[in-house]
Amino acid sequence: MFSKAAVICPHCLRELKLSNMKFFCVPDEDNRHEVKLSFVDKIKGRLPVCKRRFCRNHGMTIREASCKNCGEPLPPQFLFHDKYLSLCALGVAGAGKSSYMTTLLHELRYSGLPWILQAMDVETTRRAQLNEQYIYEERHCLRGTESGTSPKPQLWTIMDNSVKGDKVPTYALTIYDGAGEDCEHIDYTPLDSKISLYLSGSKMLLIMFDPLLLSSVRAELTHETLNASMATERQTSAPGNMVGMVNSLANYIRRNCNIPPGKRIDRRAAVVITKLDALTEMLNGFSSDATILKESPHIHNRGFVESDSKMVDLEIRDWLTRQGETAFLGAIDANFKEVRVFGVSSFGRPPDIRKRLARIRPHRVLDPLMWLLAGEGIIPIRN
Ligand SMILES: Nc1nc2c(ncn2[C@@H]2O[C@H](COP(=O)(O)OP(=O)(O)OP(=O)(O)O)[C@@H](O)[C@H]2O)c(=O)[nH]1
Ligand SMILES: [Mg+2]
Ligand SMILES: [Zn+2]
Ligand SMILES: [Zn+2]
Repeated sequence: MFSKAAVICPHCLRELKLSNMKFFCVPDEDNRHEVKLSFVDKIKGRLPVCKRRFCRNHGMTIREASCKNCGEPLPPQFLFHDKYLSLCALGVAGAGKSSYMTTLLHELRYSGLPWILQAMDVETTRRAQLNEQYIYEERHCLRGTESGTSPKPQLWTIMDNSVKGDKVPTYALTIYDGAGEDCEHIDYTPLDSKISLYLSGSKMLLIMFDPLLLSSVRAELTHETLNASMATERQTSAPGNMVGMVNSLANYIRRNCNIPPGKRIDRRAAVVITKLDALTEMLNGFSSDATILKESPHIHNRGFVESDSKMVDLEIRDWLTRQGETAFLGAIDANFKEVRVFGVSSFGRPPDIRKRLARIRPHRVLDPLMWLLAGEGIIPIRN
């Protein structure tokens, strides 16, 4: 049976009904033919069956589909999920978005959660393997994500093995990790209209904030840590850009979703401070018994520990206020209805001067995702 949850095409983000899909029977590599839905299929919400005489798939249910709106292929797993989760990572170039996404996926897979993570298409598999190999095997920092190209979302399915019974709940997770350079010009470059679609279509925005752009932080860190922890290509984006980015991002979403100015956007916004490992050098940083420096309790507690997350949110807000960054916090709170601040380190410690990494020990990278999952009722909230 076709998924009852609202299915959204992961490519063009338009709602998908069965009648918006084209189905293909592929009996072998060189042959494919379209299979139309019958009247009964449409009424029953059923996938079509090949009825072509002499086709070797005759009588079989057809799962190869593409979206009629945009023509892109729809992975078969996509049609059967119970919940659709989508994340969109935003932040200036070099903020740490791609490194974060790589370690997030790795942790999702290996942290002991009873979940099975599977890529839905070849492009997602390829990209994840490349990034994973770069960081975990070659132990090297990633190169910047290419800007100005049509962004492809990464398509994943999560199967939730913690639930007993015949039916394994399945979630579709799409991740959009674009180039920071494109985010910085969101409001005034007529870039790919796809970026705007991903923004307005995501359930949760991850607004990645690079603390190493703050002048108060830069004044306290050694040159080695700074150089190793910044993207080499471009590292001059001023923190002021983040306030501008948040405001133009909000305007953009309002326009696309028809939300009047002055009304808060009804969307989860996770503000994620990256590269936390570099801040431990700071005297004016976090106190050594701060919650944020402790290990994340969520996985261990098999749920989202609200009190821990609220404490971390408070500690970072306090820290940002001490750095004089109230404008950024103000911009986020004024634009989004549900905001939570997180702090992560993807690598666990800064790269060396040659951008080589030590053993990867991510810190709190799953926290923002756990917040989203709790909000969707997928994992319980614990106090
Ligand atoms: N110390 C430290 N540095 C990090 C961490 N994550 C990323 N970095 C540094 O930040 C640089 C940029 O990281 P990326 O993940 O490529 O950043 P991005 O946001 O994807 O950048 P664009 O693709 O250009 O938008 C890396 O080369 C590292 O030097 C971290 O957890 N700790
Ligand atoms: Mg990137
Ligand atoms: Zn589509
Ligand atoms: Zn056929």
